[in-house]
Amino acid sequence: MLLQEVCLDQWTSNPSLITWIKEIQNLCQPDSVYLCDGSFAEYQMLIERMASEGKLYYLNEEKRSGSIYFRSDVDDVARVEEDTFICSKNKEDAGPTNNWKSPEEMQEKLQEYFSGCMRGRVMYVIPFCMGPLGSKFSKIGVEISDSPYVVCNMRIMTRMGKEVLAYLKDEEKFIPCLHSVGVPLAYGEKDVPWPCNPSKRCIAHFPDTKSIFSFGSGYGGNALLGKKCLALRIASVMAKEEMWLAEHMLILGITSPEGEKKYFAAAFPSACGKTNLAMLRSTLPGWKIECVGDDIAWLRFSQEDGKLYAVNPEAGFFGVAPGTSMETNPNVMKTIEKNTIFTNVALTDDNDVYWEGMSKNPPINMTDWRGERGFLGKKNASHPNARFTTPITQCPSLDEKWNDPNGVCISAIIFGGRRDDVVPLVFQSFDWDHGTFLGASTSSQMTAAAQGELGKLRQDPFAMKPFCGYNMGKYFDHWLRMGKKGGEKNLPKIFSVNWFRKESDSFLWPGFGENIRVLKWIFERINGDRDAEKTPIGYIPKIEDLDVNGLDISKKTLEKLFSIDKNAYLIESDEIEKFFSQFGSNLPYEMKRQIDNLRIRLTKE
Ligand code: OXD
Ligand code: MN
Repeated sequence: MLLQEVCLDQWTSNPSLITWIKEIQNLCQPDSVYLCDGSFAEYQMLIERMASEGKLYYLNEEKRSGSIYFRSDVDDVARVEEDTFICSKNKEDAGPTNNWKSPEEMQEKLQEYFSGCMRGRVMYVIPFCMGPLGSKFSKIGVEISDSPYVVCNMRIMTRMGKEVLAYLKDEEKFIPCLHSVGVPLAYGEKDVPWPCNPSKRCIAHFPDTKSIFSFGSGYGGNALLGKKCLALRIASVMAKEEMWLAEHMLILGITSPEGEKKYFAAAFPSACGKTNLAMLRSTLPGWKIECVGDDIAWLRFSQEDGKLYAVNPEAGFFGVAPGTSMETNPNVMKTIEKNTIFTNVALTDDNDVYWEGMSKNPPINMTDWRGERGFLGKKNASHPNARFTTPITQCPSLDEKWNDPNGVCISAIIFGGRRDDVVPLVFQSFDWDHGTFLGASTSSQMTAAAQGELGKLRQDPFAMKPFCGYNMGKYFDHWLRMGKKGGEKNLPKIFSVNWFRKESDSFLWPGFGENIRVLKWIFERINGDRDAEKTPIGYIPKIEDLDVNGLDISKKTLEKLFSIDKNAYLIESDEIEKFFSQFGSNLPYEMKRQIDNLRIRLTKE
């Protein structure tokens, strides 16, 4: 491949960027260095090169125009939490929910790993911006990677390329992100289709210097460093220092039949339907949902009106494919019709993609995500964490303010988890501090987005357990401080939802497009149009206030959806207390007070 003949100092005048690139080149010893401009021509060139090396397949141009298909190594298919580290100076600053290694020890290991690791490869330098260009919300990062797959994905997922450098003034800081698949090539050695090095896999974050190093994995969450690593783990630390919030939240706009519009942000653990909710197609006449983002929200108080505003720092969707269909999410099915990168789905004989749950009649002949044929009836055709990477601008329900540098004003924050019992369909917190407790005490059944035991219940505060870059006890305190700063009247109202409650193994609530009914209740509640019943856990809707018009659901089922089993909640409060106890003196006193008050309400009311 021909590399562009560009002098580094013609490309950027930021002296620390120039020094860093040279340092990394010396350390990693690539064959050549390529400075990414972010153009379509560059994207095409990389794709052609990967296709010629047998690393990707072109999909059917008529059915999936401009789209490509990758398979990954079978050992490199999800985020690996056991190989993810927060390397703060003190162990206590990483907290009990993160793996910790001292910066010195980790740096020693990384220097050894990265030394010469790009031999035989091209070193790509990828400038990117998280958040709208020129917005006060936004942060600039530069990823160096030896993976062209990463370059192509970053071009979709972020504002990427030369235009970003125009916003990086000479003295301005950027967040350095270094990534390698971790497989150097000997002279003339042929590359494997999907290089990775699972035995040396390591994703290390340095909150004190605000830098990221990722070695040995090519999988999105471990390799696209703008996403979970920067926009959540490092950003959460910056947010604490700078008094804002970096959250694992979707952002949606909801418009009533009268034309009134509000924005909600909602946190759910991985693979619990955030993308589906963000792009929900309403089943209620006149109600409309528009999408600002499906995974990450950065929230700040406005200097003008004191209210909380949010931006989506990303520019694309890196969504879980299995379970996605015209029934569950028609908007995303439209979004991924073209210009999309698919990873670890199944390939049909006419070069289209397929995954479990896509249609009722799967094609008879396919090649599965491992490249094997004749799998039907035996195992999954697609990996349960198979993904699509697709530009946000292709979303038919994209909100007009998705790229607004001022963000959108948030009226409600919603916390959800995957719970087949105990937690009701929807309820409202008493106030911000109680809402913070609801976020902190969220638990959910595990999904395939991370390696671990499927279905097992785990505490996942604010859906941030895998993504908070510092001690979560301090993170709870940061939320409480944000509440004080905002003042109750300026702050969004906080709600809890659970679409997944079951009886005899069947879901009680239909979910998907019907979730608009719950969002409608929240909308009306914020407007002061709905009373609610005060219960020990929060404000529950009056059953007749939930709009179930046209829905085949019995009063008995609704009662079950809203029922509160006080004993189960008392057991829950023990679990929460046990989970909280690991934070020791870092747990804000307010969280203990919330547990005590919950127990008093459960036993006395
Ligand atoms: C994701 C995740 O990829 O949460 O968004 O795992
Ligand atoms: Mn996520």
